[in-house]
Amino acid sequence: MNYYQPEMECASQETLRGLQSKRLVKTVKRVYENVGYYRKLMDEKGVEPGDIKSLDDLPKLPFLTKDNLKDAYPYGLLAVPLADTVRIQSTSGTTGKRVVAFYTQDDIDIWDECCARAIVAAGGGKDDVVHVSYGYGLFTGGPGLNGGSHKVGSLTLPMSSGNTDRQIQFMCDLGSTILCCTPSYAAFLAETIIEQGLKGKLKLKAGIFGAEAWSEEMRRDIEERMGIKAYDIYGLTEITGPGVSFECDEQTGMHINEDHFLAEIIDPSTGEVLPEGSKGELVFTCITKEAFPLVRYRTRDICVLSRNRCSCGRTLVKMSRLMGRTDDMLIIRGVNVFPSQIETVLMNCGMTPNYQIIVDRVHHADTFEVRVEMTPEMFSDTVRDVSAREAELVSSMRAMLGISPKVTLVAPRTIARSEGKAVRVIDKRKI
Ligand code: DLL
Repeated sequence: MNYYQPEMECASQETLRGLQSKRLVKTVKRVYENVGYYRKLMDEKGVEPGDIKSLDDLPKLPFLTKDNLKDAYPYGLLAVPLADTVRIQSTSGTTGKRVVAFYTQDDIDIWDECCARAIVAAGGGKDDVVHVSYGYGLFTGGPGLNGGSHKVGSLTLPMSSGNTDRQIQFMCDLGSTILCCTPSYAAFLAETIIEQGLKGKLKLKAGIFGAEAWSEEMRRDIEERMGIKAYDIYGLTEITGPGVSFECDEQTGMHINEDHFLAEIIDPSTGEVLPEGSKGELVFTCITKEAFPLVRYRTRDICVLSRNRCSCGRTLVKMSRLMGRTDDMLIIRGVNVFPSQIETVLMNCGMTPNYQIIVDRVHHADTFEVRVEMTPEMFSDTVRDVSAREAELVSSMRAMLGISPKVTLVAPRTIARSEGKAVRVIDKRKI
């Protein structure tokens, strides 16, 4: 078994908890002293640094939300002098103020190490050619995996996103062995590679895919079509970027780098901390970051944490695949619907991962349509076959969701492909 930092990745619970407590106490003291915004939040909650003596005191601290980040934009949460910072990254959000996160050089080194752990867990080493097709720039995907690959000592291809033909040419010519991109872009690359008859020319063995929700079924589909093992990777700009957690060979969830980021699961409506194994909103506290150490940040991501023994030997807590976001849950005709449930049905029914969910409100009633591309083979089916397939999908979705969408099968290649995060939902009701 390969690890990048075995002393941390496989540390005993006792060692880890001791280190976490020490780092938490130090962080809380530092933010209270250096960041007026935190001091105010903590004063309002009646808690002071002296109250935080160990990990057990974490729930005493106030939460931080995206609204706080907007409120404190741009410099309000900076915990070091500007002179000590060397980089910003920013979210891919399209509306309102973006979130801007700051890094010192040490912050970047730690971030790179977290991504290096992910690359090594996916089988990467010095002999690998790591093909990074996440976007570079303000988005954290490209810079994060790029830095991780450097730390591992792999040959790094800083491809960024887009220009699919060039991506595939480099993959073939340079013998890329590990592909890093969003799962939806991986699916598009797989489709194009197969169309061009180039699968046999690839040396790819693994993929590190994240930044958006994807189902287990989509993982198997990409693995089969590309002939690789696909690993999930999770992270968010506010906390550092990719590498907050990463998957190992067991492929049953992502190990959180909890020597740097403490994880809690809370009930999103009450804020109550839930016991291990409960489904709820993930909350992170950074305990080693210098420039932008968020404390009890509510991610809006929904998952389950588990400390079950992992066959890979890592002791770091595992988070499940994301089950949705508190803010991407659609409420259609009063029923809670997560896009990931729709993807699971589509993939189980042998459909392509190219789909879009369109919700609207007509005469005060919600309309709910799922458009999904046919495979090229289905395209030559008769009209009757297509209608029968649509009816089958409607009934499988009713069984999964409790409500029936209108399902429309559309011609291959008619739903726009994404090079970064795919746009799965068009909710016209908000407009
Ligand atoms: O997406 C960081 C990243 C880059 C992660 C590359 C993995 C790989 P943001 O743009 O700030 O950062 O978006 C963060 O994306 O709160 C989740 O809702 C979602 N997300 C990230 N990774 C996953 C994943 C990057 N593996 C938001 N599965 C997070 C599902 C994910 N959703």
